[in-house]
Order: sequence, then structure tokens, then C-alpha cells
Amino acid sequence: MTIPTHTVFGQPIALSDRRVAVIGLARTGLACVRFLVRRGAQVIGADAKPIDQLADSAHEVTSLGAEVVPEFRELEQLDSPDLLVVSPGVPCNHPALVQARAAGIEVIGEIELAYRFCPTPMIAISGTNGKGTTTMMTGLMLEAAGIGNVVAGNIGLPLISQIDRARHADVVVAEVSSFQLETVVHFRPWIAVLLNITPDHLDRHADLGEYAAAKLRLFQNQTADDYSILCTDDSTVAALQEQLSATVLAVSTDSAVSAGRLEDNHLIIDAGCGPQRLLSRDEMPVSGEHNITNALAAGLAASLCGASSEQIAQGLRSFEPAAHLLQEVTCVEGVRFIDDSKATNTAAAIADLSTLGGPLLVIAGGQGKEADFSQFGRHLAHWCRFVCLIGESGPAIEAAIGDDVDTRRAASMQEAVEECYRRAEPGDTVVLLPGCASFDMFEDQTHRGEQFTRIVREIAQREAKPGV
Ligand code: UMA
Repeated sequence: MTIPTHTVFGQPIALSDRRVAVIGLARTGLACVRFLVRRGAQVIGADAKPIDQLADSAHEVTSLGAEVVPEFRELEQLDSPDLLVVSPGVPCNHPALVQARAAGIEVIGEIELAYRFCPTPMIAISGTNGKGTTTMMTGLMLEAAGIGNVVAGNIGLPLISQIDRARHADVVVAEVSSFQLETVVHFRPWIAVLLNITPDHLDRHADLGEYAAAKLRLFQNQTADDYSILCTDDSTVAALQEQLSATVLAVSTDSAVSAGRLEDNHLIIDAGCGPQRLLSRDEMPVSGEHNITNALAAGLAASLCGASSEQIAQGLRSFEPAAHLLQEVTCVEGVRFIDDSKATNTAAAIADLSTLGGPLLVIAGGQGKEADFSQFGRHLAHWCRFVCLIGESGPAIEAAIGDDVDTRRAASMQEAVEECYRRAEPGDTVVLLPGCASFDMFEDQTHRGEQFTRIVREIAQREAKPGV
């Protein structure tokens, strides 16, 4: 199997001397402004924030010769743009986007812009959980095979920022979120990977159906020349098998016939050239059943690019879990502290609870995204002997846990960590496992994990100097 030479389908976007408005001026928006200015567009950078909160980004935008529109709400603030490029955090039903579409102005997301200029075929990886891990694993497998690749997207590195670099690569590996998929048009990945669809972001998407529909845009332009890798242990993903135009490769740890499967406790992949054994599940560099699925999906994608089983296994062995994902911080007086700040929805948090096993002392809660907490509450009650609740969703999660487990609410991360440590005994594990987004109390999930880690390290220092 080899990487095809075809790259982009769909009309090229003319940029030179066209007025292009970029909506949102954080990581994605700034990367778009830089890209568009380099291509000769007249760029306007717009953001809902007032100018004093846009200090650094506004400075960069103006120094690039582009205009800045702060406090952006309405299309008329943009002075007749030809094209709008939208950041993932800007909802599709934003009034200005609705007005632009009604006025016949093209509205696309950053992923569509990146796709239209992408010089290589693309592997796009999505799913509610595990997409970042699978994206990283795929990159490492390609690396081990000497296949030039660029890894970017929702992992924190805007895809558009890497498109010029991709000229020297064979393939681009992109983590794509539902927010990013909502605004694609011609986007057609050569390989599309869908891991799972469970309730998340229900504050942005009207319901699970709308969220799933966004994820399905991954496949909408694929043809028989492309591949769809589906993790069919998820029933919503399994139901897609008959509907797609591309060649489907299924991954399942429960089925003996899937293209990605477990046999005698070994990870096996067959991308069309016969079964290949990767490694045994005991050799996996990360724990958790879901990571076997992630590794099989990544292995199939790498195999389609021409990587051998030895190279795929070598890449997988070199995988190290990302920060804030079941990451051990330290052990204080026999109490283990684990940072799982990236468990930002209940499905991820439930999977991680069973990976960790109990009994645990857990810090849970945050911005609830209108999730149903009943299952999360039942799992917390099963695995925990104490749950400290933070953030907006604290009361709802506490109600879902019921009376069988001790709970307490804390107003800050400091209070939550101190409370867990006060109650913990040697041999116990304290986990930051929010099951929620972070934006009610923190800048983002990384900031939340960093605060937890800092407080734990301060406790460790304090305990190392008794009497101080
Ligand atoms: N803004 C407006 N108007 C609005 C909404 C936002 O002007 O109506 C402005 C904000 O004031 C802010 C900017 O838009 O200045 C924020 O844009 P953004 O939210 O798109 O943030 P970026 O920093 O560009 O980060 C985005 C992704 N963020 C979201 O999807 C919310 C990052 O994913 C991604 O890593 C980054 O692009 C690079 O691709 C984060 C995320 O939480 C990690 N993703 C969700 C997830 O993984 O579950 C989908």
C-alpha cells in the first residue's frame, strides 16, 4: 500500500487582493491571519473581545498589515468581506455567520482553508475520545517508517499553521473536532478515522444527533479511492459501515474478523495485504482497553501509508501519554496523585475510572456542557470513597452520586486538593478527573491540570520539610 499522489479536491480559493475576515483571534485565528497575509489577501481579524483583552493578538494582526475589529457581533462591522474564515470556538449560528451566508458570502472553517491548500493527502482522525492519542500514535508510526508527516489540528497546533511545512512531507495527520468539521465543505481526507461518538459539547450542538452529524462530515466527500477506519465497538460508529463510499476497515477488540483486532492477546492489523502482528497487549506503552482500539486504528492508517508491522510496533512502543491524561504527578506520604484534566466529558472520565480501579479520591466537576451526569455519578459511587466537587456542575454531579459516597464541594482547586489529601491514607490515589470542560474556572484544560500539579508539588515540598 502506498500514499496516493492526489491531494486536494474542490475549487482552489483565490486569495490575492480579496477581503478575507478571520473570526476569532486566538491560536487558530492568528495562524489564519499569518497564512492569508502571506498569500496576498486583505485580512480583517475580528473577535468578540474588547480591544484591551486582545492586546497581544491585536498587536500581531496590525503589525502584519491587517485590520482588527474588536467587540465583533454583526457582519456590517466587517465592511464587505469576500470570504469569512471561522475559528472552531465560534458557533455556526453566530449572527454574523448567519447574515454572511444569507448575503451569499462564503463561510468556511480553518480546516477547510487548510485542506484547500494542503500539498499532501490527509489522514483525519476524529471521535469524542482518544483522537489526540490516535493522532500522536499515527505520527510516531509514520516516523518510525521514515514516512514524512506533519501532525496538527485540534491537538493544539492549528492545521493551517503547518500547511506550508507540509510541502516537505508525504502525508498530513490531523486531529479534527466536531467544531472544526461543522464548517468543512470540500474537505476529503484520504483516510478518515472515527473512534467513537458519545454525548459531548451539548451546550454547542442542539442534541446528540447534531453532534454526530458534525462528526460524519469527515466522510461526506470520500469516494471509493479513500479509506474509512471505523471503531465498531461503538454502536453509533458501527451503524455507519454500510453507508460510506470509501473502503471501510473496521477495528474491534470484540470481533475475530475485523481489520484491526486482538488475537491471543496480540494486536493484529490487516489493511488488505494479510494479517500482521504488531505486539502483545502487555507490551502496550499505555493502559486501558480504549488505547488498544486507538493503537489498532493508528496501525491501520500507518499500514495504508506503507509502514511495516515492525515499524508500526516500534512507533507505538515510543508513544508517551500526553500531559494531563492519566499523568502521575507524584507520590506524597504514600498518596499517589494523578492528573487527568483532559477527561473533559463523562465518557472519557468513566473509561478512565475503570482503567484506574478503586478506591479513589476524585476531584470532579467543571463546565457541564449540558451533559447527563447519571452514569458518571453511578461510576463515581462505584469507584470512589470520596469525591470533591468543583465548578458549575458540582451540584448536579453530587446529586447523581447519591448518598453512598462521601462528597464535598470546594470553591477552588487549592481547597479541593487539600481536602482530598487531608482525607487520603497511604496507598490511596487522588485523581483530578473532571468529566467536564474547564472554562468556568480556568483558561482551559491545560491550565486546570497545571494548577492541580502545582498545588500537589507544593504539598510534596511542605511534607518534605516537616516543621517549616
Ligand atoms: N470568539 C469570538 N466569537 C465567538 C466565540 C469565540 O470572537 O462567538 C473568539 C474568542 O473571543 C477567542 C477566540 O475566538 O479570542 C477563541 O477561538 P477558539 O475557541 O477557536 O480557540 P483556539 O485557541 O483557536 O483553539 C482552537 C480549538 N478550540 C476549540 O475548539 C474551542 C482548540 O481545541 C484547538 O487545539 C486549536 O484551535 C488548534 O486547532 C481545544 C478544544 O477544547 C483544545 N477542543 C474541543 C475538544 O477537544 O473537545 C473541541
